[in-house]
Amino acid sequence: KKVIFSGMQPSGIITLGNYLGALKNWTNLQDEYNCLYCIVDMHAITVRQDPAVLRKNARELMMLYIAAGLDPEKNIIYMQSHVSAHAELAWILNCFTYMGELSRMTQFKDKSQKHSDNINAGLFTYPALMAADILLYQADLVPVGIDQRQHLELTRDIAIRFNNLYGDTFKVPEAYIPKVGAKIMSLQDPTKKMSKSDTDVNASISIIDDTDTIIRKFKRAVTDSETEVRFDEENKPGVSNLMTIYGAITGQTMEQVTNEFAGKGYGDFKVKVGEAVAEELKPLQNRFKELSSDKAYIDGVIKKNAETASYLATKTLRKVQKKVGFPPII
Ligand code: AQP
Repeated sequence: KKVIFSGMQPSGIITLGNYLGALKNWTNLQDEYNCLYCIVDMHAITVRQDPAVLRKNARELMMLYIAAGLDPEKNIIYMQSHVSAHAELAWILNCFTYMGELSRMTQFKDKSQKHSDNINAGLFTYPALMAADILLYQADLVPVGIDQRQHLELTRDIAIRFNNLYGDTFKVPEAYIPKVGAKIMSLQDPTKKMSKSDTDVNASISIIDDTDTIIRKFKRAVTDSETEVRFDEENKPGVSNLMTIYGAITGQTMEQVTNEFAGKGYGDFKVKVGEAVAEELKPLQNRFKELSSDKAYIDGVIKKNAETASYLATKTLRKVQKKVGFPPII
């Protein structure tokens, strides 16, 4: 079976963007592939986090993975910080990644603008840690949203560079990006992507928002001064974003969505999109509530999967350490 690796940062409650761009697809892959889904808490601290909140978010993210349908018996769902090989390989890969490459990363540029008081080295070398996450497990495919494509290209470059220097060591992974929903935009500024750390609560749909909140946020979504529901990302980014969301959930093409709303105003359209989203998220939210009261079960998943992931990761790490010339313990 091919190996899949992906992860999310516990930097807030995940959004509809994270769900449609990544999580929803992960659940379709679990039968066909060997999947590892990580909660990348080490990546999250590249931006300042409140420790208590981070701890809570990380645990809740694990519950959301499971609530979305990831079976912890079939998938390895674990916390990044529980597997020290991630940090160890990241250090080595840092030494095979150029400053020039890292400086070109758009996420680094965006985040250093947003957090100009804390442009730390971790934020800069974020992609080397991400490369370590993926390469440790010899992943074939990495299901992510479009915003992560550039980091994945860099991961491939690092893997190829290392393999050329030391002989075949890493599988060179490929991005696996959904056709619809790979970039969901902010509801308040549809030229910006929807982000879980956005401070404007109306800009994003949290995956645990209740039906009324979801519909209210869609009603307030920024559109344009026309009245026609038509897909045109350049001139009608707000409407196009809502159409994308609707299409990603109902499985309809943009043409079908256009036909469904022909002659209807934005008001009806927005409510319909909100209802479809609320309906889609309801089963997940119900399971999330159930899991919240089963502490022992989540504790068990955390422990068992950390051990499995460590075992797999250590195999690659030892190989790499040997190749670069670290002396064995004997
Ligand atoms: N708006 C989006 N549309 C589609 N996919 C998205 N992803 C993120 N935003 C969108 C995908 O979600 C996965 C997890 O992302 P992450 O936790 O690694 O962090 P991120 O990409 O930085 O996402 P956020 O929500 O914007 O987090 P913050 O606000 O903390 O920076 C990835 O597969 C990503 O592609």
